[in-house]
Amino acid sequence: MRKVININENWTFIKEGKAAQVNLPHTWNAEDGQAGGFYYRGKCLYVKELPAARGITYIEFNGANSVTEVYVNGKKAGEHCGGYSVFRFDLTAYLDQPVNKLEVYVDNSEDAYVYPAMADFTFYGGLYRDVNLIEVGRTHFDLEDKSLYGIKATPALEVGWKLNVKSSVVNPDGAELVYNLFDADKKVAASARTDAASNEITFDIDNPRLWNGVEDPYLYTLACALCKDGEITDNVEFKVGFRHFSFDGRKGFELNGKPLKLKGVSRHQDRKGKGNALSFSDHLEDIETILDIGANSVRLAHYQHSRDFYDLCDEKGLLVWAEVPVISSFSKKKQPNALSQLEELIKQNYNHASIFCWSIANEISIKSQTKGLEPALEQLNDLAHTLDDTRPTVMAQLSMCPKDSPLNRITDILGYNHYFGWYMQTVAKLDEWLDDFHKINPDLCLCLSEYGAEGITAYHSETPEQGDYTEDYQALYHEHYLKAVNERPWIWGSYIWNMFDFGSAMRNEGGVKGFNNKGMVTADRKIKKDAFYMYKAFWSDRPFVHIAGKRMQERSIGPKTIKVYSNAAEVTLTAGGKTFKKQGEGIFLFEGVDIAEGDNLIVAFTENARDEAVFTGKENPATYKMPEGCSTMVRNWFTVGQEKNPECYSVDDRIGDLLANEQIYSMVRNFAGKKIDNPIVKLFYKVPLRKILSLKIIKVNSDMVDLADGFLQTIKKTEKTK
Ligand code: ADA
Repeated sequence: MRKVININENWTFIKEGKAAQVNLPHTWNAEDGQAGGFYYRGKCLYVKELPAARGITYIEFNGANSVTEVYVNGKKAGEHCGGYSVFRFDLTAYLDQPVNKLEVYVDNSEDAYVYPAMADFTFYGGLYRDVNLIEVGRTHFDLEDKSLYGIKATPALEVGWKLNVKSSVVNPDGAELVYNLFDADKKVAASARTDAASNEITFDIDNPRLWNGVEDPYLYTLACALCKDGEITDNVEFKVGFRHFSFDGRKGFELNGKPLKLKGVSRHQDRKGKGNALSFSDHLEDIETILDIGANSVRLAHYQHSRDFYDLCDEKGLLVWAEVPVISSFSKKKQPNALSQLEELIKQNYNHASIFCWSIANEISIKSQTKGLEPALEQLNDLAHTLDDTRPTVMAQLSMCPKDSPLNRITDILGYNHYFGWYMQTVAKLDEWLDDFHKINPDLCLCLSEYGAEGITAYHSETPEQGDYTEDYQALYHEHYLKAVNERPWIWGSYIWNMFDFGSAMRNEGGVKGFNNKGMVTADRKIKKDAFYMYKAFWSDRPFVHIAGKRMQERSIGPKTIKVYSNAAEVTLTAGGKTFKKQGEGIFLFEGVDIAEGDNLIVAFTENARDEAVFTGKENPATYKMPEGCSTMVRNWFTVGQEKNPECYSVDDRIGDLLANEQIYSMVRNFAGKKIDNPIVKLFYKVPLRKILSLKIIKVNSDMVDLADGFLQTIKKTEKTK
C-alpha cells in the first residue's frame, strides 16, 4: 500500500546566514513582497532531519519557487526549475543512515532559463506548498513521469460513455491492475482489471451522471490498485467527471450540449500577510467567494495553482482555464523551461473534470518583434495537443496585438486582455473593438481573458472618473464591460481581472504600495467592493440586495441618487420617511433621495433580502479622494504616443538620475538583481536611458522602450530619492 507522510513541520530556515524554525507552507516574502519596491530575491536554505528509508521512498514538493536543489547528507539528490508545479525525487538510496540531513535550497532570483521573468505579480520565494514523503512497494505507479499519479483517465462519449485509463507502472511483472469506479454514494459504478504490463484499458460506463458545472458538479472516484501475490503494492484514487464541451466562433461555448456563457474571474494564489503560503482553508474561502459572486468559471493566472484548488474546482463545478507562466517577455533561452512547465501542468492536471483549456501564454507579444516567438508558441501548442487531444489550447493576447495577427491563429480558442477605459481610451472603445474583431474573424472563438480597473476602497466620488482609483469608477467600468459581453452571444466568456487584489511588489499607485487593486475583494479578503455586488446581481441566484457607495459615508446635503445592486426584480428603498420602489434588472438607481444634515438611515429591501446604510449629511463632507501627489500607473506601457508629462521621469533621463529614485531603483533591482550595483554601471550614469536602450548589444526593441517610458512616466520627479 502507498503511504503518504506529510513533513511540513519543523524545518530550519536559513536566509542570509540567519536561522529560524518554520513550518510549511512558508515564504520569505510574505512582508517585503507586498511592501512595494525591493523584495528579497535570492537563495535560501531549508533543513530537516529524515529517518532511514523504509523501502522505496520519494520526496514530493507540491510547489517551491522557483529553482530547487535537494541534498541528503551532502549528496545531491535532484534539482527542479519552475516555481509552480509538483516534483519528486527518489531518496531511497540517499536515506541510508538512521538520521539523515535533508537540505533544500530554494532560489527565487532572476534566472535566464526559467519563466516567469517579468510580470505584474510578486515572485514569492519559498517552500510554499506541502512537502511529503511517499512510500511505495517495488511495483508502483510511476512517480517520476511528471504526472501526479502515473495514471491518465479519459472519459469519452462515443456510442455510450467509456472510460479509457492509461497507467505507467514501474516493475509491472506478474502484477495486476484493478480499477474501481465509485459513484458519490460509494457504490461501484464500473470495474476493470488488466495485466499491469499492458498499460491501457477502456471500459463502458453505463449512463453516468454528468459533471455539469456549478449546476451539478457530479464526480466519481477512480480507485486504482496494483496487486501482486495477493498484496496491494501501490494504490491511488482521484476524482473523475463525465462531461463534453465545444466551442464555436459564432455560438460560443456549450457544456454537455447546452450553451453556457462562461462568467469568469481570474485568481492569483496569494493574500495579504501570507504571500503565496496558503492553507487549505484559504483556498476554500476563495472558492466560496468566487461562487458567491456567481461565477461559473475561473482563470487560474498566471501559472499552475495548488492541486487543492483544482480539486475544489472539480467539486464545486467551476470551469477552469489552466495556464503556464509564459508571460510578458518572450525568451528563446527559456523555451525548454516553458515546455517543461507546460508538460507538468498538463500531466499533473489531466484528470480534472473542471479544466477545459490549456493556456500557453499571456501577453507574450509585449516584445512583439522578438524573433522566434511564433515558432516557440507553435511548439508549445503542439506539445499541449500531443499530451492532451481532448482539450483546446488558448492564449491571452495583449490588447494591442493586431486583430489579424498570425498569433491569433495558433491556439484553438483565444482570449484578449483589454483595459479600454482604464489604461487607455474609454470603455466605449471595447464595443467597437469587439465588433470589428468579430467582423474580421467570425470563425475565431474569442473571450475577454482580462479586463479591470483599480478600485481602492478608501476612495469615492459622486462623479467618478476614469483613472481616479475610486471604488465607484471601478463599478461603473464593470457595468459597461458586463453589458458589452452579454450583448454578444458569440463571446464565449469573460474573466474579471481580478477576483482579489494581489501582491505586485513593483506597483506603487493610488497611494497603495505593493498591490494591484483591481480585485473585486481586498487582498485580506475582508471587503467585497461594490463591483462584486454588481456581478452578483447579474450572475447569482442567491437573494441579496446591496446599497452601493456605503464607504462614502459623509455626503453633502441635498437630493442624491442612491445606487442599489440586487438580483430581485423589485427593490424598495426607504429614506427620510419616504418609500421608493423600482423594478429592473441588476442595477437600481433611486433618484432624488434627500440627505439631511446628520445621520440618514437608508434601507433597501426585496422579498428575501435587506441592506442598510447610514449616510451623514454635512456642509463640508470628507472628500474620499486619492491624496494629491500619489503616483498612478494609469499611464503605463499601454499608452504609447501620449503627450509626455515633464514632471515625471522618462527614458530621456540620465541613468544616474533614474537610479537615484527609490522606486525606480527597486524596480530595476527586482528585475536585474545585484548587477545593478556593479561599479561599471556607474560609468553610464551621465548617459540617457534611451541612448543605452538603442545600443545594438542590448537588443531592446521599440516596444520595450515604450514600455520603460510608460512606466517611468508614472513616477513624479519629486518622489523619494535615495
Ligand atoms: C496585464 C497582465 C496582468 C495584470 C494586468 C494589470 O494585462 O496580464 O497580469 O496584472 O496587466 O492589472 O495591468
